[in-house]
Amino acid sequence: MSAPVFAAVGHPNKGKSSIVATLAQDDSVAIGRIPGTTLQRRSYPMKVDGEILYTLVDTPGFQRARRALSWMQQHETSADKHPEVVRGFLKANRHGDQFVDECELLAPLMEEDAGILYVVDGSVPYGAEYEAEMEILRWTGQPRMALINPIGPADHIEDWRAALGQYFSVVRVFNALSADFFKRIELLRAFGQLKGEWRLPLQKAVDILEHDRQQRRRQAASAIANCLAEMLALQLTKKLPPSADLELEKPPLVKAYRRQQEKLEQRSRQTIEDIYAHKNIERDEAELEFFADHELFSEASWQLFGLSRLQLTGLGLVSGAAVGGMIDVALGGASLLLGSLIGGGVGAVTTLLAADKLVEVEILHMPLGHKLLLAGPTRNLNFPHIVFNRARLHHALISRRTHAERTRLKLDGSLDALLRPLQDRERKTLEKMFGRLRQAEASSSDREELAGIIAAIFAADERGEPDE
Ligand SMILES: Nc1nc2c(ncn2[C@@H]2O[C@H](COP(=O)(O)OP(=O)(O)OP(=O)(O)O)[C@@H](O)[C@H]2O)c(=O)[nH]1
Ligand SMILES: [Mg+2]
Repeated sequence: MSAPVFAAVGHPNKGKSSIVATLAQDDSVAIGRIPGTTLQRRSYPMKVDGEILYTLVDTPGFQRARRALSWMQQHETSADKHPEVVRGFLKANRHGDQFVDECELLAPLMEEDAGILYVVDGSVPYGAEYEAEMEILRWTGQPRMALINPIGPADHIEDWRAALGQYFSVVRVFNALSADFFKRIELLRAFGQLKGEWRLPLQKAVDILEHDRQQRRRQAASAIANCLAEMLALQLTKKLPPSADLELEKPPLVKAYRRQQEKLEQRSRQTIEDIYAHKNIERDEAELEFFADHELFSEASWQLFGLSRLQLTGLGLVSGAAVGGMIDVALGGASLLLGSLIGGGVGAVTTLLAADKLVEVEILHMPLGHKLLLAGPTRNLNFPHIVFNRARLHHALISRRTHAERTRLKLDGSLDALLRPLQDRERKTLEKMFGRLRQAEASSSDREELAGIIAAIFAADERGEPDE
């Protein structure tokens, strides 16, 4: 059985392409402010694991609906022959220049047996000029649904409902830009009501999409768990000759360490965006500024993510006071030292930047007067919570973002507005895992366990409730 096909049709500039992008989960669909962005029909199959679940066809808007309808009325024989008249219209005008857009948009309905999604803007008043379009669509005889897409703030939805109800068997309000996963699924179920033979394939599509969503969430959680493990374990070293000036050598190493942490975080974000098929996300200057102002290492950063000092103290998460004074340790072989460092056994620590407390540089004295500078791994207890909450915010924004959204991604740090507060139980479970990851080179089962915890938090985030 071939997968159902739906064509988004309507007036220019009403969000047809936006609906196609959202339902096909494809951000390559052209969307624009200027009417006439879409000039040719184009099909976008919704595929999961290579299987097409359904196809959306994007089409140009009606330009000469009244004239096209009057052509059809002139060629009318009897009402049961209306679809044939529409076919006749296509045949007669396909190569002409009078009804280019009408032919382009009607062709998929008649040739691909596509269901109709008639898209209107519920924020502008209904007007009689839409009647010719709706009448033509009725003449096609194809199953049809009207989607009221509220583009602006004004609300004319009830007037639209009354008018559309006369031409369409199903009328729904569907906001192309903000529709969440559950709304999209609900709409697919409604498509299934349009035609008996679509019910089963669309039920199957819903099942597959639900499973697919879960898979993506797991993949995302796993990428974040791996990133956290790497960031917690990160250590940079630099071997120095006896003559080296330590005070000059330390800052660049700290800088490199911070840069590397940021790189790991950025890489993980890119992975999350790929997982959710957002290929074209633009990050604007404001976003970069945000990271300059509130970067990973700033004091303000963890407060931004809802981790109040009180909560942290309650959970025993506030790191100890900065270790003062420089204590150099003279020890034998570097490899032994590295081993004991990884085990957390070296107590000689110099805190370089009192304000950041995140990276500590240790100096190991090596044979022949050489020295080894080591930056990280971080022992700051807040650090993984900051990284996790930043990842959680980014994941929430990306996983909720429709593929019709073209604005730049804004990570403004207001986690509270977007997400429920984490339960103490969830924080404690996380902290336990972070503790394990801090202990030693994380085993893959530790990472997997953390990924499972993160996936459960994300699932609860999506439902908007704690994970019980
Ligand atoms: N705020 C908001 N804007 C929307 C929504 N849907 C579409 N838009 C905007 O409306 C404009 C037109 O959207 P398109 O999806 O390109 O409309 P179209 O019907 O395909 O337009 P043509 O191809 O020109 O006929 C774009 O600037 C969209 O970003 C919506 O639900 N909310
Ligand atoms: Mg378009």
